[in-house]
Amino acid sequence: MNPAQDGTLDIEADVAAALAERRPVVALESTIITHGMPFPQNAAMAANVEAIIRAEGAVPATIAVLDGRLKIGLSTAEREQLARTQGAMKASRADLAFAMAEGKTAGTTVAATMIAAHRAGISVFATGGIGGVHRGAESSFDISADLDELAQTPVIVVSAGAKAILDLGKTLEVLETKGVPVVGYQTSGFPAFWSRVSEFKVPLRCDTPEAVARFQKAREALGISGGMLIANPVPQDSEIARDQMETVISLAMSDADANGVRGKAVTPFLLQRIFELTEGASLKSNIALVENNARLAARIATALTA
Ligand code: PSU
Ligand code: MN
Repeated sequence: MNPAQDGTLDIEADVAAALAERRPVVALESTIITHGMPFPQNAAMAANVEAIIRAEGAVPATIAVLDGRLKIGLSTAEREQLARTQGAMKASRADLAFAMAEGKTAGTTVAATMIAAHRAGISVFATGGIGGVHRGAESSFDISADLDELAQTPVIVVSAGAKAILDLGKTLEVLETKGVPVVGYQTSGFPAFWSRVSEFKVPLRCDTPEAVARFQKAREALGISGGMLIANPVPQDSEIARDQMETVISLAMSDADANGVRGKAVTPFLLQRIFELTEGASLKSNIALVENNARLAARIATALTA
């Protein structure tokens, strides 16, 4: 049965029509709305990325769980309400179905958004930065479920790399082990979220949306499952220098430690603390990179339908 009709998904009319007509659709996550940014900037960002995708001729599908319903595409009212919601769950692979079973409202992480997008038939997804291997993971074992999802779910994820609060080297190693292609977009360096480059190189590089589409089609032709990570550097005028961010990240991490922050609370805590420590500069940069990723994702989705 078409998942649009099997009762597990609520696919918005615009999105359903685009999918039926094989027009380009771009999925968007919502943990960035519920846990990644404060109100009202989260609401403005969520509206802007949708507008950018439409301006590129594609249809945006923001994915979230509202009162237990898994939504593929939100109305303006639903999106604005989600941005104001206090205490929404953060749903990943482990708890997406729990949020639905319990009638909760939840932001979906990269992993959960990939699951929902794939089920709806959407193959391109834009986010800020994926979760990955945390610094100190050798003792905390904190490794995001996003990495396993990339290994198994065939969705192209457009990001500004992995969030720089992570151990980027270990994150790249795990992606390599799991067979996830990491593709620099017009860059040979692995971006560090708020900064355009890190000390790491990307294993692969594509310079056009068409090249990404060709690569994905070649993978499909070979029957290779799983997603790929596109690493698209933050625009130059919105970047924060890596050494400047490193100081801030270290401070935020010691605060997290001192407060005993664990598990899925770690990423939201660090982002919020970094926002405070940079007096909002990290947020501006985060918004710019998400918008930049939405634009590229729309172009890749268009190239895939050509
Ligand atoms: N990128 C952002 N802000 C965010 C996130 C990513 O710019 O808030 C979210 C994503 O939803 C990602 C999640 O999947 O953080 C990772 O959380 P964790 O490390 O707990 O797996
Ligand atoms: Mn984690």
